[in-house]
Amino acid sequence: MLIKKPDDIKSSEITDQKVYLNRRLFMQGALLAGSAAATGLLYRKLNVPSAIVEARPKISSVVTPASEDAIRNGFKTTEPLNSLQDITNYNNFYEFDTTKEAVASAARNFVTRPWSVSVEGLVNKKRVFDLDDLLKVAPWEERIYRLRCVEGWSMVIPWVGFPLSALLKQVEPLSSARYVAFETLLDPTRMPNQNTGVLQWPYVEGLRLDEAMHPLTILATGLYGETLPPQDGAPVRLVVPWKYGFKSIKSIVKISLVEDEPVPTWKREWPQAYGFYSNVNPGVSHPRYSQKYEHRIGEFGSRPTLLFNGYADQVGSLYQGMDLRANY
Ligand SMILES: Nc1nc2c(c(=O)[nH]1)N[C@H]1C(S)=C(S)[C@@H](COP(=O)(O)O)O[C@H]1N2
Ligand SMILES: [Mo]
Repeated sequence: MLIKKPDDIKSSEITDQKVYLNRRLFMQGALLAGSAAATGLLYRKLNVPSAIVEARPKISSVVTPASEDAIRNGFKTTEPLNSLQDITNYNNFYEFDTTKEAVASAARNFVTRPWSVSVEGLVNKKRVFDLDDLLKVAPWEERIYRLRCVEGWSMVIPWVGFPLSALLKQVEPLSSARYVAFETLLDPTRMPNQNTGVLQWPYVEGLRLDEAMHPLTILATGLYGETLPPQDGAPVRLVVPWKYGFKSIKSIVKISLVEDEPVPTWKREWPQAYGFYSNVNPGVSHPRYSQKYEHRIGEFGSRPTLLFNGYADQVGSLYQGMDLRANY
């Protein structure tokens, strides 16, 4: 067991990024009953205290190194993590607020239990998953992914979740299913900005079935070794790291297997700017954003944006022979 007691941590290590990288936390359920308390202490000591963050339940964690396989598969980037503070206070979640810095407080009291996710459409075994059942679909894994927003900023986030493919396999898609459509909760009493017409509600998204089955595509239920905070899409959100951030739909209540390409929220708003695929591509500009460079939150200056957000080795084959300019 490698978790150090807070007293053993040198002050040089006191940044959540470094400490986290040195002690990669990873869920193993009850395996480490004794370590859960120690981990909680670690977080209390190292994370900038914030009521929003403190209130979340701790998850038992175990320290695991990032294996060569995990790095090669794209499951864990070794780039420095963004701080929990950045990840939970600079958010796009239009159901709560359109100002990134205001989302956390607007979402603070969002209640995510009870919660259920209906998986339906072209499947053999359609099913409504209660949150607790959903959390048991597959073992939780840590995935450290880059997230690139279409607005030109990016972060590195240590998610906790499981492959979407595990859920889809359980419901047995029919051969006629070619796409997966996702829907966020529609409840203006709980998501106050749904009382405005800033977007058409509910927020919807879609993936081709092979994209949805790709091992990099996860349903995230946590980050930084703790349950997902409301502002990041509690209790369950999609994460598709090679696509612009808006594809990673938050607070999901419905997943439908369908035959025809779904029309996602942002495509419906402005089809010339937002296509169905929305793969990160520095060679295809948005009418407002060139997409050649990005600003990594917490760093100075900018860095070049990579094709498929740096996941070309893992996902390039999904788009072989496709014109990426026409299929933006
Ligand atoms: N339901 C819903 N999902 C959403 C959004 C939203 O406004 N509503 N914003 C998207 C955008 S534009 C981005 S960049 C990411 C941001 O995720 P984060 O706040 O956890 O970093 O969430 C995406 N998922
Ligand atoms: Mo975004």
